[in-house]
Amino acid sequence: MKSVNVAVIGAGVVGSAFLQQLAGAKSAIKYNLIYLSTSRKAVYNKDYSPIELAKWSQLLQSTASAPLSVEDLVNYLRKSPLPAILVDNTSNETLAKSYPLFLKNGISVATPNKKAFSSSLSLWNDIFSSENIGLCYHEASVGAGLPLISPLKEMVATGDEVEKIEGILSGTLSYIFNEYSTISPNTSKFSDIVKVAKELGYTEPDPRDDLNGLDVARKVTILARIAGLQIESPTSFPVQSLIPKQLETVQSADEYLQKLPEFDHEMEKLKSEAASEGKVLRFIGKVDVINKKTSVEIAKYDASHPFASLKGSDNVISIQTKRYPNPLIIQGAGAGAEVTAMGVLGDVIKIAERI
Ligand code: NHO
Repeated sequence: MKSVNVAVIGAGVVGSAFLQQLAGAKSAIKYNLIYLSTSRKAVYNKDYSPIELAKWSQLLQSTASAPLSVEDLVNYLRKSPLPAILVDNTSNETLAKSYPLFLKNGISVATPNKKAFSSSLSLWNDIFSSENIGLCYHEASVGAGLPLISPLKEMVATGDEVEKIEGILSGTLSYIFNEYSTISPNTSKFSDIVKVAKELGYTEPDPRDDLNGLDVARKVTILARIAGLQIESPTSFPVQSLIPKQLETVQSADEYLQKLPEFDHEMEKLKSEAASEGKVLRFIGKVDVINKKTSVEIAKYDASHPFASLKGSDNVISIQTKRYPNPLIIQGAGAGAEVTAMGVLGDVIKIAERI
């Protein structure tokens, strides 16, 4: 039976779900967990003998070992007797910047961490350099486990031409706008919905980290680069922030939430304008490949448009290409630990089959 060695960094929301799914993976390949770390601790054996997957949590709790530095981890994995896959389940930027080092040394990478793919264009080029020996897959960096990156890459690789990508790419902002701007008019206030979203755990601890549009801008950067645009960074194109200027600098999330109702009229104006045209508001990312333009903004959609009838925190992405003049629509849960971990494990299985 073919076996591979897997090193996992990060055992938080996504990392724990990933480890649970890895333990039950239905694959013809055997996955040996040989390294597991959080930001403070690590479990591994110098002789590469596997860590018992069922006990990962206890082992992590009882270990006294600190995580290896990036250089030491590269050295450890480079000498692995079996092909090695690094799974980065953190949102750490320094680690993301070191992917080229892993890949050059024949270590493959699977990750939901958006940072590596949405930072500088030079990092993107280094990660996907033809000189790298390892493979790098990142399905869960956009739309969680939705099949999106892989089909998009396949379209491009087989000669299709992407013309336009448009999508609701944030689970949090999907929920907020689906509740706020509905096909049948409602009287709900933007600030109330943001508060409920926070209470339900849909937002970052400070909701401004969702509402500033940067998370969507990172996802747009990734999709645009796959579609062939040379996007310098997620701040190199127009991104509409949903945070009122006056509240950008208030200290705490609590103060922001407390003052947000004072600005409800701004969003209310947009909502009633849209309603008078029979439309709803949605917060979208857009990649116009033909005109080489990308943006993140509030847009209006007819009640009959697939984006208007979205439910809960679902994501939806519409991809228009030469072969798909009627856009291909991919829709479903775009956030959450289970579906995100599924995307990561799917990548690990594909890599293991190919290395
Ligand atoms: P956590 O729960 O904070 O866990 C991070 C883990 O990494 C911890 O164990 C921490 O100790 C470890 N860590 C951090 N820095 C480290 C370092 N330097 N060395 C070693 N260990 C380190 O984070 P999550 O939530 O598990 O997220 C992990 C990654 O998955 C992030 O890159 C995140 O962006 C990505 N991700 C998460 C989610 C999610 O649902 N939690 C989603 C997608 C990607 O589908 C999700 C989504 O998009 C939600 C989004 N807010 C939306 O659309 O609205």
